[in-house]
Amino acid sequence: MSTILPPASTTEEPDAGNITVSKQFVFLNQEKSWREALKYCRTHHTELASLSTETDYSMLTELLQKQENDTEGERGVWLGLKNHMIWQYWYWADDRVMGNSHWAEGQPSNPGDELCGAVYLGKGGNYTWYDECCDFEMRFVCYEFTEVP
Ligand SMILES: [Ca+2]
Repeated sequence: MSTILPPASTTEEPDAGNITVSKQFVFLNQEKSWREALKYCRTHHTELASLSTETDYSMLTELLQKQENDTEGERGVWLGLKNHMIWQYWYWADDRVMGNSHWAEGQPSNPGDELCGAVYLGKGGNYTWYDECCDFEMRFVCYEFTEVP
């Protein structure tokens, strides 16, 4: 016995299929090279921190402010910020081209050798970006998506 179903509506999405997710940054208090940090984030979370919006930047600032013993300008934190080796533009690890930027004054300073981006607490309490050598070992921030109940 067969039942003929009415055609599925193309204008209404079934509620059951909708999931609300929220992006969340996770601070990793261990030092790794940029590539190792990227690998870690992709294995255990979603991606090395990518800040495609100003909301992302605010969220990251809030997270970094909570970290203790972070002396001004002394310890960098890797972001998922990468310089394209051939075309030399900066992009995010999740493949988004950089929009608004928060480079520190005089940065990026060395497009030939410093191809990865990190954030430091700068003067005035703002977190600003620096290009750095990708082999440096630094703490890092990943992001992941969590389901909102
Ligand atoms: Ca630099």
